[in-house]
Amino acid sequence: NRSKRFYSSKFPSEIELDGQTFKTDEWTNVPPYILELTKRQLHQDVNHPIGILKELVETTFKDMGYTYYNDFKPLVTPFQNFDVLGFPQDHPGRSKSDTYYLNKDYLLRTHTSAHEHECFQECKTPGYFITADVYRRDEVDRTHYPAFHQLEGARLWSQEDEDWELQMLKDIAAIPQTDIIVEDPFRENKTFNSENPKQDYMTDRQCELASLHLKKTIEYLVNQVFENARISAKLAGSTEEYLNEPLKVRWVEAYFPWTSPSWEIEVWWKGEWLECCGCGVVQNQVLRNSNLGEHKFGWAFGIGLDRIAMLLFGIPDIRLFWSLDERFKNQFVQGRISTFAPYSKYPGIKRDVSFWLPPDSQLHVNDVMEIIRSKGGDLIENVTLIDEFLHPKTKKTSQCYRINYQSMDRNLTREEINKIQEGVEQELIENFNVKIR
Ligand code: FA5
Ligand code: MG
Repeated sequence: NRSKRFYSSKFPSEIELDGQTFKTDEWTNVPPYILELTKRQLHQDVNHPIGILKELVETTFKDMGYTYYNDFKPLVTPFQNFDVLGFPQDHPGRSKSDTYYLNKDYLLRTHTSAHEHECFQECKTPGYFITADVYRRDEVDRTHYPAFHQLEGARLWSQEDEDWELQMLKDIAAIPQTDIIVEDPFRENKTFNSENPKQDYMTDRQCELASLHLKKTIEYLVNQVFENARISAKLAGSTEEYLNEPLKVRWVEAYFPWTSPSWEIEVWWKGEWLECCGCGVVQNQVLRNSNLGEHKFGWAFGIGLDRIAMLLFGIPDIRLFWSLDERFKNQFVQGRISTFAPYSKYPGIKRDVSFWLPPDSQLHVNDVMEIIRSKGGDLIENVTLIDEFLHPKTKKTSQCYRINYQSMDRNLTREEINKIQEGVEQELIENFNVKIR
């Protein structure tokens, strides 16, 4: 298995994170530049777009019964990230091509849901919010980065409370009304169906009210965030049409192993539906694993912060969030959604790398992405697999990747790009036995 050889051959026998030492093994695949990113904690910086957005959400739900958790470390176990949530053993999310492992026992969380287990056990208020950095091996482009941020919310009610229905109705009424236009074919008596079922341990009414509270909460959150975006765009002098139209959202059915029923909300923004947030009614197994037994029921959601922050602050490329350039950082202040003023537009350089794969190659597209990112760092604007074909006679596969190089703050030289290209090719040859074309 070449894929295995690749990972084990590249790593020292031990790696360090947060003062802890981990013995590497055949699961190890987290490169040093990703470990460095775990130190940044952008969501804790009140003058950074991610931190400003997080604060806006926390302010919105102040005094509504939520505890805020902001300092969970990204190191978790497969139990926390997958098992406790009911991910099947063969779920692709568990694989080394999608997730960063320190070794077989530890990984970098791929979502904030990894902390549901501990928060359900620990939280003393009816609900909680968690904000944290999360990590995924992923494609490389303007809206994807291997590190991003999520904000998780959850809320529970007690089956043993005789007045649960009254309490839920009160909680629903306490969520401020919005002018949002909501498209939701599941809202009325169709909250659940056989494809997206209610769980047996809840009554129809409990499922219906939990779903309603969940959806109203997310609609209110989205409304507050996008209202602020409109106000700031108008203040900045924009007269675009969409700023005066009411905000439109729609609910679509979704699937997550630990919620049922489940949905995603999409927001209509500048002519397209934008996927913002997954959510659902928490499955009983998660609560039982958290020692809450059959007694509690409620909802959870997980919202991606980076793409929303890109819209709010007019940030054209997700890499900019990680910039250490003062010209980026100095533009943002606590409590204000301001529009980013680009400070440069440096020309990019395009290069291709094409090669033949050996027969039975284990090379995954994400391996190529990772090699390119390890060699080129933040100079990589995006990478696309532009061509792939199987030679009818030799049965060999050929792939061609196009790499766009671009720096946020300077001109690139041919020499430095040549060096990166050579490094990428060398790495592909050594670890995957490819033949460069
Ligand atoms: C999840 O991560 C679930 N944990 C959400 C959830 C929580 C469901 C609780 C139910 C209950 P998903 O993989 O779809 O779901 O990611 C959630 C959001 O993260 C997406 O809607 C998107 O906004 C954002 N996101 C996902 N991948 C990336 C990426 N590579 N870069 C930036 N944002 C991303
Ligand atoms: Mg999704």
